[in-house]
This record gives sequence, structure tokens and C-alpha cells, in this order.
Amino acid sequence: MEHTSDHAYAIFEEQQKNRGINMDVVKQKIKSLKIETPSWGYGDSGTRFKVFKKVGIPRNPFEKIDDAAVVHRLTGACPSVAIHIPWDYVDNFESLKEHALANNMKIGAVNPNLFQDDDYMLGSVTNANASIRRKAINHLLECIDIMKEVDSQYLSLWFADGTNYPGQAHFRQRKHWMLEALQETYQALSPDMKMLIEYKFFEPGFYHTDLADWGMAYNLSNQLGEQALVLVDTGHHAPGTNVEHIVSYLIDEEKLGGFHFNSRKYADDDLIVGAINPYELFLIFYQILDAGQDRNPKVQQVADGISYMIDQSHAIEPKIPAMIRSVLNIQTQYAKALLINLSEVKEFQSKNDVLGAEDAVRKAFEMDVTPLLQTVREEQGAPAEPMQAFYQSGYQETINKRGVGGSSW
Ligand code: PSV
Ligand code: MN
Repeated sequence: MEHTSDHAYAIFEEQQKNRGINMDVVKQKIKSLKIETPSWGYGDSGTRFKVFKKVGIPRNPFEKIDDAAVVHRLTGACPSVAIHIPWDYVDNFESLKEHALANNMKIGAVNPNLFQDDDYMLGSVTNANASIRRKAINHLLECIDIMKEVDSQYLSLWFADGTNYPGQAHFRQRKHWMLEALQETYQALSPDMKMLIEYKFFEPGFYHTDLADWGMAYNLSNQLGEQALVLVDTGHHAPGTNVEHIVSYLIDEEKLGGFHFNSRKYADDDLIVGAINPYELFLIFYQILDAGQDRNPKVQQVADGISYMIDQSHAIEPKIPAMIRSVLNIQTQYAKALLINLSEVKEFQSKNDVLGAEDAVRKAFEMDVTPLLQTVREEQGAPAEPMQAFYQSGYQETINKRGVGGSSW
């Protein structure tokens, strides 16, 4: 007997073909969208008020990979997991890599941690104390060694460096220290490695942040060289910022390297991506897909080479379902963006038809892509409904035997 979703998909496919959308390309693109999940998204986390301890949290980096592997098995879209050092420090990184491979996974970006050591209270690579700056650079270099051991291609950098009060530190001096530290780090990269530079306008510094916005990250990446690219964390902008415009600008400058997806309403809320403002996520993908058809092959290559990562803090939600929900939300908005008829939009733009162009974009957002995604998942050998499959799998009950008191982050 025919599956109900087969029928729904057949109708959907016919409608899309009539709109001039090539559904083979759309399906292929959805199948090749890979999303990296963060090891710290599986650990206990919370707010500055309270970290809630949950049952079944991974007790070590190996178990974080086990949980990430379940997300990959159920979605077919998450073959790599990002690690944070020292949160995921192990004595033998070779065995962590092997554990990932045995689970059909890879270790993705390596994230140095320059914000939790007491020495870094007044800055890491921008600290006025030279021996603290040295310690911070040594940690960055250590992370490159770890990348070699685990076969990682991405060094993903975020600095908490900043100040709380006017006059507390010398902006320009710190700018120079930041560049010097990154130059030394950049020199240590192997030719196939990329350095991703993340920015954030505030927190933990509430007066200034040394790498506060995309312009600063962009400038640094230009000074460093081709292997340095900007990473856009969707939660790291002031309210009202047009993130999709930043994305488009950076791709055109051939300097966008990756994303940290999450969603925000007030600050850097680290909520499930697509939960608060799915239209923004859709519009980000619209810009990426449009750039993927640019006349300049280098721009196309940058758009196609973006590394998509989730960076969330699941303070109250169950970890694995939260990660599955995040992946499904990303796939949903990506699939919708693939339904934009880009030639139609451009035609309206060339005629200065404001409402025609707006409608050509928005109507794709309003379409129901459920039958499409279900069909794609089944074609990939994944369950049509990954969330339901997780609840039926019994995995949560199995890991509950880990008890309470797993890793934080
Ligand atoms: C900082 O807010 C950030 O977005 C950076 O990517 C960190 O590495 C991550 O969160 C985890 O705290
Ligand atoms: Mn981030």
C-alpha cells in the first residue's frame, strides 16, 4: 500500500514543478546539508542563576559522542561533533577520534576555551600581563595539536576578552595583542585547516568587547590570510540587526566560514534555532542559496563551503530531543528557502517591483515542506519522523542508567 506521505509528496512535487522548481536539485541539496552538533549541547547547563542536574547526561566526551551519534542516526544530517577544550580534554585524543569513527561520526571544530581560567578574568590574549597572554597563545597552539590528532579542519575561536569600565584597559593596545596572538596561531595551522573567528558585542564584558562585531572579525581575518574566515553566531548581535545582510556581505567578500546557530529574543539566549524567529533563519538561507548561484565561482564556492554548526545551551529542555528539534528546524527553513524561485525574485527586483519581490520570497516561507522532508529522510534511510523515532527507540531509558551528575557543558 502507498504511504500517505507518498501521496502528499506527489502533489507537492507537481505544484513545485509547475512553479519552475527542480525538485531533484532540491532533494539533493537537502540531503547534502550537514549540521555539526556541539558536545556541550549534550552536557548539563543552565543560566548564571542555576545549572540543573539531569538524569542521563554524558559523563565524559566519549558518551557525548554516543549521544551525538544518535542524533546523526535519526536525522541523517549530523555526522560531526564539535569539541571544546578543556571541557572535552582526554588523555588520548586518538582514542576519541577512533570512538567517533566507530560510531560513524567525525570530530568537527575544535574550540579553545579562553574564558574559564581564573587567569583570564581581565582578558586572555589581550591581558596586560604578558605571561597570561603567553599562556593563552599556548592554549591556542595546543588546540591545533589536538586538531591534528583528531583530524579536525576547523579551529573555532571566540574570545570573552573585554572590559566593564571606561578606562579599564587600552583599546588599541589590546587590538594589537589580539592580532599578534592570532598571527602566531595562524602560522601554526596546516594548509588544509581553517581558523573561524567569532564575534559578540557584549558579555561577559559589559562595556567593551575586543572582538565586538563582524567588521572587526572580518578585518582580522583579512589581515591574517585566506585560511582565516568569519563565524556568525546568530545570537551575537544587538536586537534588530539584519543578520542576513551581514551573511550576504561576508560571502561576497569570500570571508564567511561558518555559523553557530541558535535563537535569541533578548540577548545571547542560546535557545533552539528557529524557535523564536524562523523567518530570519529562512532569510539567511535565501542569501546563501542566492550566493551559491553567483556569477563568480569563488563566491559560489564560499557559499557552498560554509560550515553549519549548532551552538546552544539547553538549560531546561531534554538534551537529545532539543538537538533533534534544532536540526529539524534548520532543515525546514533550508528546504523552504530552496523553494524560492530566484529568477522570479530577480525579475521583480529588476523591475523595482517591491511587493512582487517580497511576495516571491515570502511565499516560499509559507509553504508546508513536511511531505518533502519526510520523503527525503526516507530516501536517506532515516526515519520520516526523527523525534518520534527517538522517543520510541528506548535510548533515553538506556542512558538514564548513567544517573545524575554528568558533565557540565
Ligand atoms: C560564546 O557565547 C559562544 O557562542 C562561543 O561560541 C563559545 O565557544 C560557546 O558560546 C560556548 O560557550
Ligand atoms: Mn558561538
